[in-house]
Amino acid sequence: MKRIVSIQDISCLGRCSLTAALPVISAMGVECAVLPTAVLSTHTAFPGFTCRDLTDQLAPVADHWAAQGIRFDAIYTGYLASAAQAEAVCQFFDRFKTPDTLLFVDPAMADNGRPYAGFDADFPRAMARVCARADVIVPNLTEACLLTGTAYRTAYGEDDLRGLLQALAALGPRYAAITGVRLAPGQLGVLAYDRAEDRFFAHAGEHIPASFHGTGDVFASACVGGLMNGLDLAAALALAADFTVECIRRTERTPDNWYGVEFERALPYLVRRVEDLRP
Ligand code: PXL
Repeated sequence: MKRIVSIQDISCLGRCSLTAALPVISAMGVECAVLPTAVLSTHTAFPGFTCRDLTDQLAPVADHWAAQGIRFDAIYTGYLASAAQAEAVCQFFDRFKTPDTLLFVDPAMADNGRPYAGFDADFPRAMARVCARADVIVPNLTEACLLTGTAYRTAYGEDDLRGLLQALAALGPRYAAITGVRLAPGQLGVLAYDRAEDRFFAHAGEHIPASFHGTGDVFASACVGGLMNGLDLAAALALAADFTVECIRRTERTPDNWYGVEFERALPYLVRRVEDLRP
């Protein structure tokens, strides 16, 4: 069985980061080890959340794993709480990346034109250094702008998006994908770029006009799971986008939209799709 390690916070309640990554990746038949970088009472959109930073635990955990000869088929990072933590994660890459290890980075730090609570203006530079090491990065439009020093606008044409993707790939990763982009009227999807082959590819789905926390985490987790099931990146991105739409569709509309999507209802769909697609 493939084994990955997911390095991001655990928000104890609110369906994001590790509480989304673990069930989604496990459902896809992939072992998901975790390296929690911080413990929060909830994600940072809830007022009054608590946070205990665990940066000082990353090296001791890595020491123990290295002593046990543990190997990972992929390292998947998400939300990181500080620039120092981003640096510690790069040191983890140095120790565990082999030529066969996929480095998948979701630079979760912002949405809708604004950084998440607690990040200063310098943080995107630290996240860009993590992205520089990656094979695949999957920012949303806000994160893509922050990583490349581009002014954020909601209405980007496809040519602008292609330029942004090339700027992202110039940071270092072979593949960059921007999630949640408007590709046609009534459609939302993902546009991606393969630097090695200088090739773009896209997948569009229905645009459901609703916004939830944690959709980026559900998307990234399903994409890593797809790659670990042998799908190529275009197929994994398409599967992840379809799963995310399915999660949103199945989420009951409640007034407290701080909460994440009810992805639990869509897991059987994900399992069926990945079994059909697996080469
Ligand atoms: O869903 C991304 C995410 C992850 N972790 C924490 C967050 C968020 C988004 O707000 O606050 C702690």
